[in-house]
Amino acid sequence: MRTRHVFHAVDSHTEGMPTRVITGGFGTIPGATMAERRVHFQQHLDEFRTLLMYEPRGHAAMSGAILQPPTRPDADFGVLYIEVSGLLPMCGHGTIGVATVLVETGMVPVVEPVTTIRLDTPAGLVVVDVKVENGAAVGVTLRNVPSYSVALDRRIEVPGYGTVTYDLAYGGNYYAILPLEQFGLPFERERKDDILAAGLAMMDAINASDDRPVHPENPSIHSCHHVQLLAPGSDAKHSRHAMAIHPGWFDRSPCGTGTSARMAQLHARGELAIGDEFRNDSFIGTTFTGRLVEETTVAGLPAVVPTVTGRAWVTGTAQYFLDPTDPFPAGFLL
Ligand code: PYC
Repeated sequence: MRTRHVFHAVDSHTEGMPTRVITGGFGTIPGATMAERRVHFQQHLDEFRTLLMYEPRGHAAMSGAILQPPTRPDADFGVLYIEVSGLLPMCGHGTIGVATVLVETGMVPVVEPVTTIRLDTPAGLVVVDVKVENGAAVGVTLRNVPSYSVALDRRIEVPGYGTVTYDLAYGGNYYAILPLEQFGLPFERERKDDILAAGLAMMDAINASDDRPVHPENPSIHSCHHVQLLAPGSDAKHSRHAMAIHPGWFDRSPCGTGTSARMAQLHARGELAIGDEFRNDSFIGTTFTGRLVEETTVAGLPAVVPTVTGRAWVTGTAQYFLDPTDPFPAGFLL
């Protein structure tokens, strides 16, 4: 065996969506904040993201998180969220996976019935309460970064589909939110290729327009790489959706940052009050429960603080190597 790098991982899934938690192998990534470390990683270390996410070690819908020392004194761990699509500022299913791994491997002092972990993410501080029974994480509630509605009833011309009306909201990433039926498509897994094509065309149109979003307090967070296509009958109590994500896959989980954005949108529409419970189901039928816990502001704009609850399961441990003769040192996607 020869290896140029060894990455230690604990693999998990959150309501069907993988989180490969990298517990060792990177050392401390340069940067005074996790947002700076994210940019440093994008500019200098991105081949390790693709090595760990792409084939042959991952697949076209792979997702993970790199643990780091925190950059702020009120946090226990820093986290960088890696995916096939790039580095996310924040990821809800990934946070639930990270918290479950930290508890179930004993990387944090475990307190029953609730272990609280404070995570330093590129989007801000995320506080996680893990419900623990006999050492097992049986439910995770994260208190997300402030989320807000950017626009309601915006119209855009989507090449090949005509004019589409959508809402845009932020929940740690930017989400276009609209009923799938606007594309004339049924909410059926057999039509997933058509649904994905519509979602990708929609995000391309938004990002090419003057309405491409940029976070008012953190310009390194920008663009819309997620389109939340709502199933018929979705409302402010119970939504079902297909989440199309750049460069071409669906979230298997109900999407924690997408659930947060959806609740911010529903609140801006006057349909979801602080304290109301909201159920959000993924394309594969798994569930997160959300709740808005307070109103706040982001750069003077009205915003809300969401919580999202779900569960993750540890699936294995691994050490990933890079042999010096490996013909695919940065992985590949078909
Ligand atoms: O759970 O926030 C989330 C997420 C983002 C992309 C995939 N999952």
